[in-house]
Amino acid sequence: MEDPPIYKLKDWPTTDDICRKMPLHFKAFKEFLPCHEICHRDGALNLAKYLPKYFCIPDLGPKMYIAYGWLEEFIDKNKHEVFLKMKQGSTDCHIDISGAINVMTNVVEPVNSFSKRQRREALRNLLVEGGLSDEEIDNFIESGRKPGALWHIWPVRDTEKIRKLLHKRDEEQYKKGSGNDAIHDQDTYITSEIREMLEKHGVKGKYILQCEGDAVFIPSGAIHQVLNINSCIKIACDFISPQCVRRSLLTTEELRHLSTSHQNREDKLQLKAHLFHTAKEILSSLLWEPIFKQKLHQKPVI
Ligand SMILES: O=C(O)CCC(=O)C(=O)O
Repeated sequence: MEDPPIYKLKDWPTTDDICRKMPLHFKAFKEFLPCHEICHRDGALNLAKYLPKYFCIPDLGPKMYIAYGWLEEFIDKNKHEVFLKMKQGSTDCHIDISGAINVMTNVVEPVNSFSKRQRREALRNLLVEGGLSDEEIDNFIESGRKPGALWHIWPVRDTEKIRKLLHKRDEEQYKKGSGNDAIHDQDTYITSEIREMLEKHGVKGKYILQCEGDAVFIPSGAIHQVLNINSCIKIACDFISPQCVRRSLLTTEELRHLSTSHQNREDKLQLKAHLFHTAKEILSSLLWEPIFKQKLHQKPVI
């Protein structure tokens, strides 16, 4: 059966800086943002701060994801079918070259003719498929929170293993002959069936049920995917924290080996330039600080 289309606005505004386009929203987001030192473009632990302005500055956001949820489709088809197998998420599995924080700012439950009980059942089916236990689902439903999106995320140390397993599975299913990359192609949603296969190989991820007001941190290089449950708005911001650097360098290298026509091949982040200028900044403050201090303690010559 064909999956329904997922309507979404991704990485918006695509080319503009939200700071200029929506200054009040940007200000509000900045005030809300946790771990300012790492996440914000001016944060002292964000290497992006140190790239001189004469560079072509990479666009690290904030960017918005505005999308319809799955629940409505799920109920609609469910009227005729007991269970709809999910093959597609709002954002299929991939890794990002930098770290990111993603804040759920709005969740809207669709207005339709379905009863509360039908909606609850559909939500339960969706969460079971997402890997939650009955107890976890009961606790969540009892909390009365509105679910925005279901995330799955795997440890960075398993990225290579997952890539190989997905590639093998693609080959077995004759999905791809091109030899492209099972992660960077971003065309696979890791369903419960694939999760089971991964678990048999010792790879276990985590789920995150993101509700209104929740922020999700995504480490650089960690495979993740998102399924919007209800219609929602998320705002995401990329950053280059010192902890990200080692893995980000590896991803930069991986991207270079994609085919020349691959949409993700370009080194948009320019990580090596960030590293160079951050090192320059650190060294100059280390060299100059003692000289300044010495000068401060010198008696003025009259
Ligand atoms: O919210 C989404 O649909 C995608 C978010 C995401 O995967 C990311 O920011 O890397």
